[in-house]
Amino acid sequence: MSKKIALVTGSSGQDGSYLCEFLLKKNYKVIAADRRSSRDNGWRHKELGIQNKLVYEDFDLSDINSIISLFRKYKFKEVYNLAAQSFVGSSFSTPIYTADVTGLGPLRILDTIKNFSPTTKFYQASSSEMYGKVNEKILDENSRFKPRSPYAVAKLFAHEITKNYRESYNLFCCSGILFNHESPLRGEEFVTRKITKQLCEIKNGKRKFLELGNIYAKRDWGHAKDYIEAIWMILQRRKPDDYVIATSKVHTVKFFINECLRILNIPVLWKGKGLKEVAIDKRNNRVIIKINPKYYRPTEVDYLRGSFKKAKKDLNWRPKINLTGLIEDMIESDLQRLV
Ligand code: F7E
Repeated sequence: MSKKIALVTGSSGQDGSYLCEFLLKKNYKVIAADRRSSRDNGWRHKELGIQNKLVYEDFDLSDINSIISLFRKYKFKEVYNLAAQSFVGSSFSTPIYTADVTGLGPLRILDTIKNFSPTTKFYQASSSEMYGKVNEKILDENSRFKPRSPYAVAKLFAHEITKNYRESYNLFCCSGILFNHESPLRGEEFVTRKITKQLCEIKNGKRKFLELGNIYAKRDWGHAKDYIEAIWMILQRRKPDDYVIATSKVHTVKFFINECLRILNIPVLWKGKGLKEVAIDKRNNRVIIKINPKYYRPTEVDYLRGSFKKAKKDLNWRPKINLTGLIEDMIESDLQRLV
């Protein structure tokens, strides 16, 4: 029997890399599609040892011709759209680019599926950022969306158009509304990896201090490896649907930092408030964490906590790795990379 062919867009990112690894293990032929410029940054595939097992193709979400030519070349069973301008902070300085790539990009794929390959299953990487200014304690598939960044507005368009194509044209299109998910392969621009990497450097004497923005934001952090399994499961259902993937546990950025400091054995004293808040290393009285307003966002999402009830019921999915396990995994890799 011939292998199922899957397209993974944004294959060089954290989720794309783990998903490629997962699909290879399931014996798929995996087409890894990225912009040429992202391809140069193939360190994640190298770390996972999958770089020789994938079929690489150039592709750009803003260019419909590059999408159509991929569909002419391959008969995709499943398409996972993980490509995006995915950094919330940058979306404030590149709102039009973000809208084009993160919002309209998925529509270009959906329209190509509708016109050329209507039996292809489609997964859209929706985001908990779409909830934005939250009033509810816990968020699920029926909660209201009040996006707070150009990124979140673009993701919401993509989310709704995926649903619209499912309902209008009877296509197998689904979204996973993934809450924050981290790992050793997380990019350094995101807060968790910035913290684990820079605290490891401080521990090894390679850095003096770490600068952060709003350390009182609360997030529901899971391990990306757990979430990749859910992404695949969503496309294996008989009926297409949307699912929240989360841990239902919520913590502040400051809690995340303190857990890292505990694991790294760095004793600190927190002092001051607001922009003056600092963490002082008790062993030498040096300030090792400071607040820099440059990392504040024009509009912030203060709190995000998701309910994975529907995913548990329909997919039998639940998170396996807790926050401490996640942080230990990230710190172990960051320390190793410093050797
Ligand atoms: O920020 C605060 C920041 O950039 C988390 C993306 O994968 O998850 C991610 O979006 C929180 C925010 O992730 C710094 O203000 C404080 O409140 O790690 P982040 P995010 O914005 O939640 C969702 C689900 C996605 O879909 C996105 O693509 O941490 N924070 N100080 C900081 N954040 C950063 N990046 N850097 C700081 O220095």
